[in-house]
Amino acid sequence: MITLYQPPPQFGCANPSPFCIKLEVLLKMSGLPYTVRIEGNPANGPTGKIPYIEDEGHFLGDSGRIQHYLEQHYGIDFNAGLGPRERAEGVAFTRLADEHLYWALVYSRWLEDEHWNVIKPIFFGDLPFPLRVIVPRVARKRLRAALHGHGLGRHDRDTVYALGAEDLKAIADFLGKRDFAFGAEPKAVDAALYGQLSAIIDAPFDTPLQRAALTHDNLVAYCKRMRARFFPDLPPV
Ligand SMILES: N[C@@H](CCC(=O)N[C@@H](CS)C(=O)NCC(=O)O)C(=O)O
Repeated sequence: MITLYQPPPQFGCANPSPFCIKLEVLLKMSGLPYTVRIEGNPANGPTGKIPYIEDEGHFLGDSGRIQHYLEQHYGIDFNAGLGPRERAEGVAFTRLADEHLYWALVYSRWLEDEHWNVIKPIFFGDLPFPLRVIVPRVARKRLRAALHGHGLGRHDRDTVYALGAEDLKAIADFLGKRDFAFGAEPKAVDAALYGQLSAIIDAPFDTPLQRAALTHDNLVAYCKRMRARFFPDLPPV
């Protein structure tokens, strides 16, 4: 059986990590049996990030690589019924969510003092002194450097959120009036979109990113729809 390593639910979301939400949705979509092992330290994973899985004695990291593994190893087609153009759109929007919008989310949670002061004790409060003081400082410094390396972090605050808002509008326009990205049934891209959108919309962080997301009624309804379908045990938001 597949073991999924990830932190426990947080912020009213299925997970504090949008990539853990994404992967758990994919696992639920696959219908494969899996069990969750609580893992709060990304460094323990094979790529130094969460989520990761263990299957048949092998450890594998990265939600996208794990999706690929499930497709190859178990013959799951997360995009059944879609043509090449739609599959390509799915990849493009997955990348938009995972590789761009995510970084605006990181900025809002980790670099804004108001929200950093909320997440710091949650993520690091259980560490013994002096790690409780040192580790969050190092982690924040590393994420600031990662944002700079990505490029988004080189912009001023207003531009970061304007770029995030552009992503959100693109997703809202892409989704339109459909229940899921490609119609009545969720596909792979829905897992990625929901991971990031839930982290932005459902978590109690009043940020310009969240405010931009809340202007799109279809995104709010989409998050509720995905939550009811994949995480029915979580209380509705
Ligand atoms: N491409 C990876 C991204 C995973 C990721 O960035 N996870 C974050 C948590 S949301 C993490 O573990 N960060 C720890 C670090 O960068 O050191 C995936 O799709 O799984």
